[in-house]
Formats: sequence, C-alpha cells, structure tokens
Amino acid sequence: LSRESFPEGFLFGTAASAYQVEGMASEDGRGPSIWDAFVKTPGHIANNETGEVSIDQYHRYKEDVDLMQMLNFDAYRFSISWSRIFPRITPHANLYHYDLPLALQEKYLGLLDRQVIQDFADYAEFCFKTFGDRVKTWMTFNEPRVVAALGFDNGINPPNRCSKKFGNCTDGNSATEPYIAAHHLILSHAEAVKRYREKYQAKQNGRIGIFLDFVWYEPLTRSKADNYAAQRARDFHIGWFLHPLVYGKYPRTMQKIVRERLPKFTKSEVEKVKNSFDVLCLNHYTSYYIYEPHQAPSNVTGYQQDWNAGFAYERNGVPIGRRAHSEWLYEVPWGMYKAITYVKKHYGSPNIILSENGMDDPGNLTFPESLYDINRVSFYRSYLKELKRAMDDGANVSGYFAWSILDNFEWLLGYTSRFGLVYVDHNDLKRYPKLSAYWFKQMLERKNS
Ligand code: GCO
Repeated sequence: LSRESFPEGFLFGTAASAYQVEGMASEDGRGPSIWDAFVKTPGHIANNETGEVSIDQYHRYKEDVDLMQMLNFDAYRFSISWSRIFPRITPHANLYHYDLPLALQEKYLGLLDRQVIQDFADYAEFCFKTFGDRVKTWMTFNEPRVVAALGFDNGINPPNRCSKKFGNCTDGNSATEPYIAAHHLILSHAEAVKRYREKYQAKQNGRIGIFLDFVWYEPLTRSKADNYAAQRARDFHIGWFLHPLVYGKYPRTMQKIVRERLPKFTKSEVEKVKNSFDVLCLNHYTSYYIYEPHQAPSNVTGYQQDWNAGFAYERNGVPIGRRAHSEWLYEVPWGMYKAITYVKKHYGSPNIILSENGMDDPGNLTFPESLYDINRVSFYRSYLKELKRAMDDGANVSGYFAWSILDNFEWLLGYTSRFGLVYVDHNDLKRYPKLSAYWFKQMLERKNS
C-alpha cells in the first residue's frame, strides 16, 4: 500500500481534539467546558485524571506539527474549544468536540434549549470571520449521536443528565432528552452552515460539513428479524442525523418507534437542514453482528431502549468486531467497506472524508514494548485496503484521517488509553513515534518528491 494506491490529491491526515490534547485548560482566558466540570467529580474518569495539562499541545504544537510533517501527513484535524485558537498545516477545523461552555449548560441547560442554535451559530460565525482566511474546511459537530446518546440518555458523558452509571437519572427524561438534544444539534449545524454559505463561502472559497460516527451493523443471520434489527441499528445510528441532512426527516424506523417523542422539523427548517453539508465526514472504527433480541435489557432506557437490538460479540466462538478501549480486539476491516458503500448507496453518494479510524493499545502494554505496535500497522493497512476497495467500487472518498497522532486524554478512560501513532510519556510529556508512525511515513512518502 502506498500513497500512489490512492487518487492524486487524496488527503491523508491525523486527528485530535482540543480538550484531549491541549492542556492549559484554565489559562489564557479559556472558560471551563462541561468536560472541565465533569472530570472534577471523583469516579467519572479513570484514575480521576483530567485534561488540565493533557499532553500540553498548547505549548508543544510546533513539535507535534513537525512530527506530522516528518511522517508525511498532509492535514491535521483539530477542534477549536469554543474559545481557544489553534491553526496549523492544512487546518481542518472542527467547531465542537463535546466541550460545550459550562456557562450555557448552567444558563439554560445547553442543548435542551433552542437558544443554543443561535449561540452556536454566533460562535461559528466568529470563527468563520476570524480564521476563514486560513481555514478552508470547517466541521460543525463531532459525533452528534455520541453527544445526544451518551450525554442525555442513560449514558455516561456530560452533562450526563440521565446517567444510570452516575446515579442521577432521577427525572427519567431519558426517553425524550436525547431526541431534543439531537434535534437542536441538527438545527444548530444547519444555522451555522446557512450563515457560512450566505456570508463567507464565496469570498473564502471553503467548504463545511459534519462528523458522523458510523459503526457497521451486520445481521447475525439472514433471518428477517435480524435483518430488520440491523437496519434499525443503522437508522438509530447514522440515520438519526444523515436522514435529516439528506432527506429533511428522521428515518422511518425511528418515527415508528419513537413516535410523538421525536421532535418535528417545520417546513422552513426542512429547507435549512436538507443538503446542509458540502462534505460528509465519517468516523469509523468497528462493526458488530446484530440480532433481534426478545426484549431490551432491563438496565437501558430511552434511546437505548428504543434501539433495542442485540449486539453479538462472538460468532462460532470467535471474538468479532467488538471495540472496547481496554483490551486488544478482533477488528473486522470489511466493516469499513460496508459502511462506506451503504452511505454511498442510501444517501446520494456524498463527498466523504473518512475522518477517524484507529485503535487502542491493549491495556497491558508497557514502555518501550508499546512502541512496536505491529498490530496497529496491520489494523491501518487492512482498513485502508477496505477503504480503497469501496473507492474502487465508486464511493466518492477524498481523504482519510488517522485517530490519533498522539496518545491523549481518552475521555472517561483518561490516559489509560493509547490511540496515538506517537507514544506520549505522561510524566515528562516526551513524544516517541511508534512503528505505526514510521509505517505511515514510508507509506505517505511522495515518490516523485
Ligand atoms: C470519539 C471521538 C474521539 C475519541 C476517539 C477514540 O469518537 O469519541 O471522536 O474523541 O477519542 O474516537 O475513541
């Protein structure tokens, strides 16, 4: 596999996000986000770690960008933390990577109030105006499904309104709040895109989109029930957002199951939401076999209950397509081919960037053994081959971003998780490129340079 295996101009990048790598979380006028508040509660994060210092990319960004360039990457996908500034190489700027300002959460419960639509669009417009001369690719939200499902269902991310795990699911609103939050995320995205297109795009000649996470769901058997369960899982996952962005309405399975709890788009909102992206970014990691369970597990509520599909982790006793951060997994690379081909077929063959793909280290690796990450090399090689196969079958993909350039703050897992191509010693913050980093370096070398 080499850069020449992909079309001329195909973009190779790496990805990270503000709260996960910057540090300096309380300095230089940065206001707290909901993650700054969330990490302060003991028990929320592995080893009660925080992003206060993280891996200090705030000060070491030059060294990190030099690393990316040494490894022959073309682009770097980072996020702006709603009050932090950070442009480098071909900047792909993401406006929201989970870190809602705490002030908005406290003022009006953030994503549960329509006020967030204007506030987000004002923030987006500030960024377009200030950085649009240098940033030509904008994304509004990272994984809005994760925001809505894990923040407002019996999930585990802030504002963890109905998290059974942290025991504050008192008001039982998980049946409605994920759908309200998702609706406001879609409307906030559409309002920001409208303003970009009306006021900045012609002059700045940029493009705008969104990051959607898409796990592939394969029916465990050919039965009608398992096929329906797989389709429902895809609809409740990517369809929740991509259906409105392409067709201006929620998927039929979702409408049938969630019914009156599903907010409605007005006629003018449909016009604003439909086709509100120039490029669709897909974050893909893993796949699951899905089967139709007889009833939803008793410990789930709301969105998880509605989804109600069984996840098969094994098939004929062989572990398959399961992703957990703390153990070495069996990944099924063909899920990449299926996910991309599915989006091409069902959503009008949009211009796709594969904006996140990568794997965690098994929890028991020590230094320096973990630098010899041969498993990560085979992970990337096999997933890139599947991506190329989807492109050979006509999928319109123009870029690929590895997650992540550096080991960083992996949300609830803190620094116990290591997704980086580059190892970070969390004691002295020194960076050590792993084998996989050098694999990309040779793979991305421009032969005719
Ligand atoms: C996500 C985010 C990243 C994660 C990455 C590894 O999918 O939650 O985009 O912030 O760190 O996916 O889990």
